[in-house]
Amino acid sequence: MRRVPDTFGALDISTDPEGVVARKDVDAIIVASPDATHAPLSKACIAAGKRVLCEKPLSQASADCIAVMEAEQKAGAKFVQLGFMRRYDRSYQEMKRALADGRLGRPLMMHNFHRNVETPAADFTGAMAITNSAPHEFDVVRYVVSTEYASISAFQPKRSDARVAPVFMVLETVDGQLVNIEINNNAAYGYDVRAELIGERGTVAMNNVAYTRIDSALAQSTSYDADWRTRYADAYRRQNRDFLRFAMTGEFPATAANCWDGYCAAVVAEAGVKALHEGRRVPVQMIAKPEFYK
Ligand code: ISE
Repeated sequence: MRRVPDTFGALDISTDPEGVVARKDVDAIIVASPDATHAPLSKACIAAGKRVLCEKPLSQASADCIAVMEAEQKAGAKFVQLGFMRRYDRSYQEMKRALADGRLGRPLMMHNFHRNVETPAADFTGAMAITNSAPHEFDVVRYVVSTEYASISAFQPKRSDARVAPVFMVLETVDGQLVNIEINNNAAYGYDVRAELIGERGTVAMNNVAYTRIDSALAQSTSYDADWRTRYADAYRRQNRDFLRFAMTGEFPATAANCWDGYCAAVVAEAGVKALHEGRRVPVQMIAKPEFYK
């Protein structure tokens, strides 16, 4: 248990998260624990009046997200910044800019591939691909395109082994656009995230991020990251800088996701799991956006 604090020079360690939140010498909190603990720990931070950067998802249950939103509204200020770090990735920011400057015309579709080398646990399921991996796309697409979802369908091909097969989703937006998302948690070859936004007059696609290329033996190659930590290292840094500013000033960062965004991702994920299990297109039904988050 001492290995991590000793390696990174932590001042103290504890197995009591609520106790840490309550400490007088703790000003701000980063929650990076398992998914099911995110909502209760965020609520503990709000109750203690401390700003928190909470890893995605806020919760896998939209009802829990509503409870966190209610706590925040009662406290009268935003306390929770949600760790949808892809909003801070340059590729998505450039896509958003290309759309905003009018070059692409009206957005029609967005294609997304999200591939991991392998699942973290052998019992990872298709539903978990939707509730744990896909929320990144659910959030970043609505951030780039500035829209909400109307419905979702989800499909899985058959694999030849017992590993979880890719999940392929098709979403319709309330503005009549189509979004497809492939989540492949066992892609084997590398961590690979791609996206292309199709407008009426042009498209913008993400390049593979690689700083070098090897030319050798009659072939050219670039490498993939092993996982998201290196691929999104810069995005995490930008997000964390924004969080420090938020913790010091109380001013919520313009780029960051808040509890409402966490709620939206959870509602889509719930509908996505239903769509996968029931083999049908499921409507995405959200509560009205509270004034507080407008
Ligand atoms: C993980 O929790 C993440 O957030 C990663 O960004 C994602 O690629 C992975 O699939 C998730 O399990």
